[in-house]
Amino acid sequence: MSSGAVFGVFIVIAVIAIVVIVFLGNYRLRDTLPQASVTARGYVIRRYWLGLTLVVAIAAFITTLSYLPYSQPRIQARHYFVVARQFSFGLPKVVPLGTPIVFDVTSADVNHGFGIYTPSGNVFAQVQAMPDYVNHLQVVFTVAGHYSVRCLEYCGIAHAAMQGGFEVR
Ligand SMILES: [Cu+2]
Repeated sequence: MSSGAVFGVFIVIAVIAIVVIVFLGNYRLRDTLPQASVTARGYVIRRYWLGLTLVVAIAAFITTLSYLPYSQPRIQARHYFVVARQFSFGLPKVVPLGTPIVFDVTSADVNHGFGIYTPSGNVFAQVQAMPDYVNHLQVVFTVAGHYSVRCLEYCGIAHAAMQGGFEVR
């Protein structure tokens, strides 16, 4: 959706909201009700409202309980260890297509970026490569080809030349 279309939708919704608010602000009952009858009606609605929300909440809780992720088995993923250092990456040569993969990424010296680029040159995924720490980047490749890896964190004089790559097939 273009920004002009979004603005148009916003204007339409805003005008409708203003009309509704002005109408409600000027709305009057023909005959004024005594306060006691308004209070009595409000309490009746409140009692049913509490029961209704309890039923809905308990039903939603019971029907969605089995979808909680805690008891489900963890995804079986292939792990690949990646070490970044000034000014290269230690990478696998080939990575499988259509398989859950976890890159376990660390650095041997300073902070680096581990940026994976698709064969067409777009950023696919990225994570920090940090010394004394391992970051886990989970991906699934759906397109085969040569993926390049570039450092996305200025790490020294040859940062711009810090590149690598691997094949996905
Ligand atoms: Cu760098």
